[in-house]
Amino acid sequence: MARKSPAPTKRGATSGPAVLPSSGAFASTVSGPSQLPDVAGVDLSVQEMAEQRHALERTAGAMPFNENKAGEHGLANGHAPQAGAHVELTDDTAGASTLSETISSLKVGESQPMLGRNANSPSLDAVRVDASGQTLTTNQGVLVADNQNSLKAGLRGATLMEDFILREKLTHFDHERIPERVVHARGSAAHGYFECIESLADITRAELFAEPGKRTPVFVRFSTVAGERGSADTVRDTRGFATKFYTDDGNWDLVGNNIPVFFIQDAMKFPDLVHAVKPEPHHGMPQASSAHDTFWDFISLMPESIHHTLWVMSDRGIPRSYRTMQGFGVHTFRFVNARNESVFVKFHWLPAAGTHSLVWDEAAKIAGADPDFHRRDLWESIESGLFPEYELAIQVFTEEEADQFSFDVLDATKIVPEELVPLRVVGRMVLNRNPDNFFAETEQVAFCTAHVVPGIEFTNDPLLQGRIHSYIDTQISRLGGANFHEIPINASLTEVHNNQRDGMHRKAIHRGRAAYEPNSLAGGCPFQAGPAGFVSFPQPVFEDKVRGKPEKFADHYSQAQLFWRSQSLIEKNHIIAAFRFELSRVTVGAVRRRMVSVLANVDAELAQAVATGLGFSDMPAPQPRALAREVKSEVDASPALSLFARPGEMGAAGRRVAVLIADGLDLKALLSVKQAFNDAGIIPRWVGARLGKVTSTDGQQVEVETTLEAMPSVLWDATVVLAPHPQVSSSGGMGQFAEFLRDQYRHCKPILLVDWAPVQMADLGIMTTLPNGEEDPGLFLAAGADALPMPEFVEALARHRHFERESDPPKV
Ligand code: HDE
Repeated sequence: MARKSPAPTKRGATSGPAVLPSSGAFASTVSGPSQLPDVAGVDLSVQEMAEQRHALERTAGAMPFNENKAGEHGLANGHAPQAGAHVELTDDTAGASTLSETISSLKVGESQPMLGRNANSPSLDAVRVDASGQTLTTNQGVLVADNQNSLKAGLRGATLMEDFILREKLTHFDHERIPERVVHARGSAAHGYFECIESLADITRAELFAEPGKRTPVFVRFSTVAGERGSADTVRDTRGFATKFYTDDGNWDLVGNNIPVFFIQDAMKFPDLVHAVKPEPHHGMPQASSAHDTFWDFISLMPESIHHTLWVMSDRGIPRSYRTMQGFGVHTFRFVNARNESVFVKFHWLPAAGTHSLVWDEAAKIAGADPDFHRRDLWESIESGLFPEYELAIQVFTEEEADQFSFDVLDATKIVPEELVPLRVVGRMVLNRNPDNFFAETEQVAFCTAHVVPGIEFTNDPLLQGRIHSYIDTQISRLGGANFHEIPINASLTEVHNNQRDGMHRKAIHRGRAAYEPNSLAGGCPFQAGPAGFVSFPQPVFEDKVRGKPEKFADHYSQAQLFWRSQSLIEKNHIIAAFRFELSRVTVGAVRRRMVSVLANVDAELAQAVATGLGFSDMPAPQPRALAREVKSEVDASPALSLFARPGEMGAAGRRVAVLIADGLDLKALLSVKQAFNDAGIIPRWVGARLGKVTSTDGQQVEVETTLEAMPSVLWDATVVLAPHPQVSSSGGMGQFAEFLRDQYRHCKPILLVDWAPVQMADLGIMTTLPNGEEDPGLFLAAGADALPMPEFVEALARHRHFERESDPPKV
């Protein structure tokens, strides 16, 4: 390390005539002479210490008093805080913890202090581990000779207490689990980037929105809410959509959902909501489902939840994939620009693959066939280079405009209809990298709504205000202490410097001895940033301190009605069926009736249909409303609220199609299907009754890739049947084939049968025309390889479902 020689003493204690102290004074950690001698005058052995002491004196002496103190007071500082008092360190020993820091070793490193650096904020490369070609060791790095046998007194003897290798292995294993998230325990995540498309510098100083083309790394975790860590992906539930942006200004976490509104309006009610929806406390059932008494008991007593409940009973509650769901910031947030002007903002993620969902019968069967359905889909999409992509859109409005809305923008049970404030697409996000390690990254990632950056702020939404506390708090028990920000996936890419110290599992090794501010011993560092830092928007607050909510919060129904009115007939039928299913599983009749009395305030037909489905002999009266007067919504209907409003730009790309094959298939047809699917970005797999080979008509062999039992019907978006009918019937596989195709049909998926006659389809129980007698647009019969309707089939696949087939109860 290049040390500067001390400059001639200029001020404070370093001036005055040379007085020789005893050499021990510099080595002592207590006391010292009242006046430092010149370095040249001291024993050679302590000259280095003397240099450091001089440097320290100069640094500390440069701050004779706290020049910021006076400015800390008053409103002016509140609006534009001053930068912290600090001095430039002229000598790099001044801030050292120890003079011995230059002694290097393999462990302590090069020992060149990196002034002003925190080495804890690099890319994940710094902590990535690969054991290729390596020998097994203990956690202490000792080579393990035998990983098969514990240490015993004789071959049959008892295991010896001293077997530290066995004990270390078992002890670590015994502590492998950490508490799962209180909610959103089940989830999956991926890395990617956010790219700004349009500069938002006029409305926010957030640097990630500063210029078009700017890319910011992200880590996104999708989740269900109610289920435990090992629960199924496809349960009916709200989905979490949490994004951590590693911006140049620090981490920003946008912790949203796939539904734009929430059940409740005030953080005070969140534990009640979660206790109601989680498995009932006496018998621990049901897992990952809201279809039970306590949930509906709570919901029916909390009419503000009806808007969200309609969304989750719609097909939004059972998305096809994380790639095909919207995301929402839910709350109203605040943007603040460099001139300290503020607007309100709502965030929307729009999937490039469009919004598509499962149907309930399918979702329930997938939960058994592949509980990891969404996790697998995300993983496989990224591995195959089909990167999930979303646009980020914002709705921007002023506080004055918000005051005129018929609803309160601080109420998280309300949307701002797109027809009232249009969406403005400002960026796109691409998820292009799977994690290396599920636990280290996906499980340990800690999203916190409190993680905001300059330019993005909270509003007074009472739900959001509670979240600001809850997320950091929960990580402390989930991740074992206050230092979870140092876990690599959570560490910001910007440097972290403050005087927080110690705590469980502290990773940073801080140089120097000043862990407080103001200080002069470290030249005042780290010092507050002043205007460059996070300055909260100075929102005036004049009101009484009260527990309460504004009147507009009492309008529980107008937006629930808007949502209902904006649904297509198919969607309405699905919502009715979902309520019927959920409430059928409720055991207490009074709860069922109460819930229907809530629905009666939304729509009489909806309530009647649910009541009929539940076998009511009479209709309960509508519940008294908290707000007696009707609220007129600004828009009569919002087409954007329909799931069908956004089919996406990707057509059928990314859909998974089962191509059923058996002996006697037409190879030419197989190759044509493959080509058409390749061109459209569709993923086909050859599915047979058993693994092995099948032989085509011209004697070629085709390898079966998976089987009807390994990957049953519900796991595919569509089916092409190349297995000849006689072969299917004679092999005795008709039962499995029929079940496979019947589910494809019932779930309204496109089906293409090559060289099958309608009567043979009827053998499987499939209807060849729609229930109304018309032609089924999703059902294709082709005569031979030369007549394959591939463009039409691909188009039918892009439509995703052919709900025209549906009837309640299902005919097939
Ligand atoms: Fe959460 N929520 N939440 N939440 N939330 C958690 O934080 C909480 C709310 C959301 O993938 C927990 O780290 C309170 C709304 C997502 O890791 C916990 C309130 C929205 C995730 C917590 C809410 C969300 C969570 C559990 C009401 C949509 C998963 C573990 C005041 C805008 C993040 C954890 C991930 C997770 C508390 C309401 C979304 C306990 C107190 C509204 C996506 O802190």
